[in-house]
Amino acid sequence: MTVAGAKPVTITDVQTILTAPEGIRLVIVKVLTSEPGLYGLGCATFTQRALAVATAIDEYLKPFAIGRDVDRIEDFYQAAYVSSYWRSGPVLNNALSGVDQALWDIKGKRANMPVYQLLGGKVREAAPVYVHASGSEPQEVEDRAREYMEQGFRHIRCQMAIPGLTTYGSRGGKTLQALSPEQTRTWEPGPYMRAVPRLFEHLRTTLGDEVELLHDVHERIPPIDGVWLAKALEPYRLFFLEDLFAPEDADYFRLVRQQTSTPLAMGELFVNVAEYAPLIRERLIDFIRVHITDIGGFSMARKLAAFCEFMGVRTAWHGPGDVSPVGHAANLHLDLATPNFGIQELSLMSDRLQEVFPGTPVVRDGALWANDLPGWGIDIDEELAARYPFAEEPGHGYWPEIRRLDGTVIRP
Ligand code: GCO
Ligand code: MG
Repeated sequence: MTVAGAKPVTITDVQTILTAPEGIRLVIVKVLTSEPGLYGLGCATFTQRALAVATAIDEYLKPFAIGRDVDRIEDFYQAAYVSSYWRSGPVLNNALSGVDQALWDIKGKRANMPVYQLLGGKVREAAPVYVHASGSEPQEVEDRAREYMEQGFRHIRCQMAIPGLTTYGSRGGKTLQALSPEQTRTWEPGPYMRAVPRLFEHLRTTLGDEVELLHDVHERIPPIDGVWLAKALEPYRLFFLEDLFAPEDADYFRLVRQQTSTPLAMGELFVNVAEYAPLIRERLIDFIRVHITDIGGFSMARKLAAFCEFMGVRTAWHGPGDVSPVGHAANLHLDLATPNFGIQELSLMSDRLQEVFPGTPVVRDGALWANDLPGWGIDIDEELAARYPFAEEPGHGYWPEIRRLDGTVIRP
């Protein structure tokens, strides 16, 4: 049923654009419409399985989308979500996110407004971000943090390499590559757990009380050690401690919550509402950190933000290098309109990335600023994007295998 006389604008094509300007595989979706020149962009980046997402879009979602009314974003989301019967999961959610975000971009362009306006308008001028400082010893992390502070950043995630071990998020370790037995990386929780409280003692003493410090455990330690670590870090008043437990061990949040007031951030690996809703409802975490494309896109994320508002949980959308600039723009539009915004993670975007994606949000005074263009305010130079194809390598960018010294595989 359509309103008499109103001919809907429909989806005429869904294109998948694969590009890796910084060597990180990004997946962008472009939705074309029956209105000449009107299109939208969405992020569908699941870098470790980018080609699977592209297939899900090209073979399944595109035929499902063509001919549909671009204005009915929620209806599209609901219908597409159940169109596979078995649903959720990072591949299907990313595919869905690509089209969902592109439809929000189109909606903004049709309304001639930035997307944050469609959400009720700005509640802040810009979104404060946190950046990543790392090093192989406390002094080096401090130096790096100071450089960021001089540039105006007030929130800094600090990670430190552990000698001889491959530690998440630290410089000095080996870089991510395709797998081979010789490249297998080793890691032990003990040395890491002894080092992290020392690192933060050093940083708090030398950097003072004003700067906000963050840390990502990246689910690498046994849960009870996570409980210990959260307590050990309490004196250093972290802004948040991230991914203390793997999603599979989320019940431990009930335990740790009773024992420490260290603020807890969780969620980049979540894909299904049944995983994150209980943690929020029971006020077991302080920051929700989902990767917006991995939960199905912007339509889901804005509902999640509203749910969190009622429960006193703040947002901290996942924003590493494997979120495309289009995805960063979507994060930002939600940040600007969300009262319970906490912080935005930002992997600083290079000049090259900004050339491929004109309109990329800019960083100023430790915050990310949106432009006032309609939609996300961002575009893609497809010719330039094509100059940075995905690397042809076995595994197409698997997450590397990390093992204990005895050979046991551990979580990322
Ligand atoms: C973060 C994350 C990332 C992930 C990466 C996986 O908090 O920024 O943990 O660095 O490891 O996105 O592809
Ligand atoms: Mg993380």
